[in-house]
Amino acid sequence: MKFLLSILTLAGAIHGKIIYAGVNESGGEFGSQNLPGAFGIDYAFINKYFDEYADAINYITVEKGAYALLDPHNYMRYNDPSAQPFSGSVIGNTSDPTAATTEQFGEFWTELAGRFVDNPKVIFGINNEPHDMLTSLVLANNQAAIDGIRSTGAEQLILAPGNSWTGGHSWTEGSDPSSALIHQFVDPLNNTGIDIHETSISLEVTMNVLNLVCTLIDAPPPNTISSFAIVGPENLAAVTAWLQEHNLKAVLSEFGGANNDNCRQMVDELLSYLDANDVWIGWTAWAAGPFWGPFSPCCGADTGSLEPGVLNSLGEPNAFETVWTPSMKPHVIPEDLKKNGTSSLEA
Ligand SMILES: *[C@@H]1O[C@H](CO)[C@@H](O)[C@H](O)[C@H]1NC(C)=O
Ligand SMILES: *[C@@H]1O[C@H](CO)[C@@H](O)[C@H](O)[C@H]1NC(C)=O
Ligand SMILES: *[C@@H]1O[C@H](CO)[C@@H](O)[C@H](O)[C@H]1NC(C)=O
Ligand SMILES: *[C@H]1O[C@H](CO)[C@@H](O)[C@H](O)[C@H]1NC(C)=O
Repeated sequence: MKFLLSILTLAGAIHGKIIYAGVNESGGEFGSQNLPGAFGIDYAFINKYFDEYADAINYITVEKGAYALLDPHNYMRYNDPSAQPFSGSVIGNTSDPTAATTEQFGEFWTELAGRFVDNPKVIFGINNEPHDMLTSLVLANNQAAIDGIRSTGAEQLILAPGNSWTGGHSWTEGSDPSSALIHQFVDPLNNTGIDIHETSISLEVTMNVLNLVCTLIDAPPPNTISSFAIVGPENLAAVTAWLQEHNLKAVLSEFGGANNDNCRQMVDELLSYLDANDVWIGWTAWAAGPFWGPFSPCCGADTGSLEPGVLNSLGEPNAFETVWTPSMKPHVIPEDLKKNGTSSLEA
């Protein structure tokens, strides 16, 4: 299992609003079909520090003073990671002899948290996008992770995912919704928030409707709609109400938009919604990193990635200039951001 990270920018807060804001960086698992692979060839971390994981985290948190959210990007699965997100054994599946157990997942987090116990600017993301499993098992695995992390003495912020790709729009939907169970974790330090992604379009949305919402160019085959389009803040209303009901806070750790005016507007509206609802304490935009090159994490050839100083595949400015600068950066309010102290739900 390799790890990834999001870089979160800095500062100290008055309003209790967005205290973490940044960008998702491609991580150790990114693009890797050749496991365990060689560093710099099959995997890498941030571009600035072309070095291995702890060094990348230290660069972000110590040298730059920012907060870093790290997670195993494993969809709560293990085995056959190169074919994820759809393959691999669900962690804690007791019917599958090749599956890691919930207890082993707790041991994994005990080991990982132990390595960062003295770094107050790390945030622990339990796992990326659990899906197609029982929500009760997501909860059990989350609890094992929390217990493992706290057993080391680590006091930093933990982010717990839900089921169904931890999607915000579907949080309360379906026969086994995240909303029924995911709040039932116990953290003795009360320093666990919810990790939510809003990159999915609900399947009933047709291409035509989608075009009205946020035009997508070159949605990657075989999908006729990209699963990475931005969706409107109305899709977060139910999960926001759920967070309020359970007195929880959340970070929107994956969202994005294409290089067009509809998407720029939708990104702006989404982040304005987070600004206005104080259960939301942070966000990270998807995605940057050294291995994207001119390719686009989501939205087609004319978008590219959020990596600064890289052109898109048409040789034009990438999303760092066309999406981040106009639509995301204005929502980074330096005086609100957390600058110092152990990562937490509070400024
Ligand atoms: C707060 O963090 C900033 C940025 O990392 C650092 O320069 C400063 O020395 C810190 N202040 C305190 C009081 O720790
Ligand atoms: C658990 O493992 C069994 C046996 O391999 C499999 O049939 C089942 O689909 C797995 N459950 C999940 C949620 O993956
Ligand atoms: C955590 O929250 C519970 C319930 O509000 C409270 O009883 C407990 O004292 C809190 N623990 C800490 C360490 O703040
Ligand atoms: C951010 O996205 C990249 C690209 O998919 C991935 O490699 C990385 O694991 C993600 N990081 C986090 C913390 O989710």
